[in-house]
Amino acid sequence: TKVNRENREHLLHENSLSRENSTSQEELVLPDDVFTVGENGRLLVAIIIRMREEMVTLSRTFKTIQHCKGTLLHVESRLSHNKDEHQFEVILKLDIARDNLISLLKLLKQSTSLSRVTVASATNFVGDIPEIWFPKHISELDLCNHLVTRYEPDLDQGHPGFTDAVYRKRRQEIADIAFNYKHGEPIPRIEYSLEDKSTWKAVYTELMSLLPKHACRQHMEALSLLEKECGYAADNIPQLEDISNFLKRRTGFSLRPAAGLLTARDFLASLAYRVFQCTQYVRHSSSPYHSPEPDCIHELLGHVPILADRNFAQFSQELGLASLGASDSDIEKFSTMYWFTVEFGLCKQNGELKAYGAGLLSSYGELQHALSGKPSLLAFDPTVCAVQPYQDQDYQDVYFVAESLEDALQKFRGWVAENIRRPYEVCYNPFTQTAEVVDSI
Ligand code: HBI
Ligand code: NLE
Ligand code: FE
Repeated sequence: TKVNRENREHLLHENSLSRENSTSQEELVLPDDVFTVGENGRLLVAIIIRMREEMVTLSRTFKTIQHCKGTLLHVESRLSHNKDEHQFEVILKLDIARDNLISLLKLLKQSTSLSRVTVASATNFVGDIPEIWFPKHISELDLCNHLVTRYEPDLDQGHPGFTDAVYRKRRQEIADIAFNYKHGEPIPRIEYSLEDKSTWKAVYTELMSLLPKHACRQHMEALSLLEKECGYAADNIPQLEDISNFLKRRTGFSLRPAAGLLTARDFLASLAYRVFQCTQYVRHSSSPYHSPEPDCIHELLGHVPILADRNFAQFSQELGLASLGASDSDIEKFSTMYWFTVEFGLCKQNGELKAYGAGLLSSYGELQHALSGKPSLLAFDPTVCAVQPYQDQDYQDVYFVAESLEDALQKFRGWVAENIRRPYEVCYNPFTQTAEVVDSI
């Protein structure tokens, strides 16, 4: 908006002033979201300060914050790569946001020996600090089943099943199983129709001829175990309960039934608990090669095999943990990250391009498209990936290629640590299956 642009110009001006006055060569670094704060809003700020003489500087920092009428909420030391330098994260509350923040930062730079001050994040709030609800125990995933109405066969005229009353009735019955499901129960088995079985068979047969050449090693290894242990075959649609038990032994992942496309927040939250929400219905028979929405062909042939890989399981859980209680704009970034990795990721193996994304591995139409040389292939870089625009109706125009799954996990971790801030830390306790909030303010 106009106001925001003016704020930004004002700040650029302030910035250049403070650079002239400052003895340090380095400049104030402020993230964009600082400028979304209204004139009279209050601000929750996390500041990272890097300093040389820690004790003296810390006490000066606190005095400066007090002088600016800020309320200190939390201080935490952090590991610094540079051993002559100490790093602290300071979280504070400020009234009358923008001007106060700028003068606080100027004062901090002038009055202390700070080698660098960075505003890590700033959240606008009125009244109490907003806390976004998230499940604190695995059983609370029973509350994380909100559907996105896009692609519902009953509501979406473009859905291939929209005019098929028999299909819609069947879908409703299967969706009800998911809505009624409670954590800890065995997942009800489905008696699939002849039509479902023939759709499964057509896709299974087609994919089995393509995957040995195009799927990553981890996917193929798990697929052969699933054939031996869980009834994966052209003539059989495997049941979620059996697969869930298989995954529990491999990586501790388990499945729970989902009624359809869930909100990103609910879907990502389940990953924090190593739970994968799985649809149980089969796509409409008129569109076997590609479905815009998840169905059990996509879940079982795309997602399940790689969830048996420990690196990939770890990546999925860390993405989930990072999403708990995150701001809407961070959820958007995690969704996009999920989209271009878990759904549509490519990686290199032995000098060849391989698919590890489930949306590719379950769609023989898109798998061939992705490797046809037509779409753009970019090197996986979380900073770029998190904000890459995409659509979910049809084949993608852009794919990201990771050096390896391990490398993708490392890069993702680095990106979360540098870019994502919450006013608390979340720690997963695998013994109790709880997400514990640490240092809540
Ligand atoms: N819901 N059931 C289900 N399956 C998914 O794969 C899925 C989802 N909701 C959102 C989503 N994936 C992603 O596009 C991200 O937004 C997390
Ligand atoms: N397009 C995929 C398929 O046809 O299997 C499903 C993608 C779900 C996000
Ligand atoms: Fe998916």
